Amino acid sequence: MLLTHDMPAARTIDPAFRRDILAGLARSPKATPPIWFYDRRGSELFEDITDLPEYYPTRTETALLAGHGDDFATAIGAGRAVVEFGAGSARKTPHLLRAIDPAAYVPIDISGDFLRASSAELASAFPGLPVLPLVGDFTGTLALPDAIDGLPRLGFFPGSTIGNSEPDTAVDLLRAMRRLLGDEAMLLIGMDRIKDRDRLIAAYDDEAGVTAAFNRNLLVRINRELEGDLPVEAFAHRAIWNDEKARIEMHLEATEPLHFHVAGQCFHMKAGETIHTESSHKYGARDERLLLRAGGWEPTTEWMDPDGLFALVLAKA
Ligand code: AVJ
Repeated sequence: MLLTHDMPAARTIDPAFRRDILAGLARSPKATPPIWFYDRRGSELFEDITDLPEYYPTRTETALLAGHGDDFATAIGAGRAVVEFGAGSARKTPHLLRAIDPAAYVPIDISGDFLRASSAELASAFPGLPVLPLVGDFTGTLALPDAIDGLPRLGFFPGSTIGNSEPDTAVDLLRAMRRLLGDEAMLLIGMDRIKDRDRLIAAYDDEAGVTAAFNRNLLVRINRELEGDLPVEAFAHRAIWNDEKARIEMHLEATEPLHFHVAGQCFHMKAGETIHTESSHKYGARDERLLLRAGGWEPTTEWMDPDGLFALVLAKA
């Protein structure tokens, strides 16, 4: 059962997009928030990334979800409202829903088109489960649907999306989830582990160039939605491992001196200068637990693949 009353229609121009991009390009070094990757095309490209041989997180996490259903049933139990943060195509979710038999499912995503399509699919796969999609930025303030009032909640935050946030912001986000989900809540969160540097870089700089297209699509979106004239082909995709901060950084590097316009404003870049478009933080075992505790969650169980690539952590409020 798919209930879509409060969903706003898809918009082409987002004032927050304009504000974030203009501020990010004016900054030195230039840096833009990764949420703006996910227009319709960006969401599709991200789906393609998840199928790449080099991109281990999705298939590793999906195998964990598919393989530990009995554990989830015991540790989480039935009758919760599952609130998924950044649901996207929600391809991992059926494994979890089948295991725990929840009372409702609330997928939240910034990409409305995408969310509508995946919610409809999920609702038909789980007849009788109320599916209540919410379009919005879960890093901002959100209100959960009244329909789940009184139900204990399970936050589901897969994909190591938490890794997009700097540690201070990640803590704020976990605390906001704790507040949103309430005292009885649990959180099932995916966290990507620190590993071999070459393996990490390959996952963000694949042979087929899909991640490069995903990164450059931000420029395409800026040109389309903010009257930009960025020369997309003059930007090179870069993925670097920042060991000090234990994170992969994606950048778009100007391959020659550039000047361009966005929303009527003029910008310049030197050859070799970059726009820092994403950070993807990786965690050690203790980092995970420290981060969760700082965010108001007590870790209770962890599941990991035999190679130690990716961890699924269950925590309680
Ligand atoms: C969706 C944020 C988890 O950091 O691995 C994949 C996004 N960027 N390839 C990640 C992403 C480039 C992804 N997250």
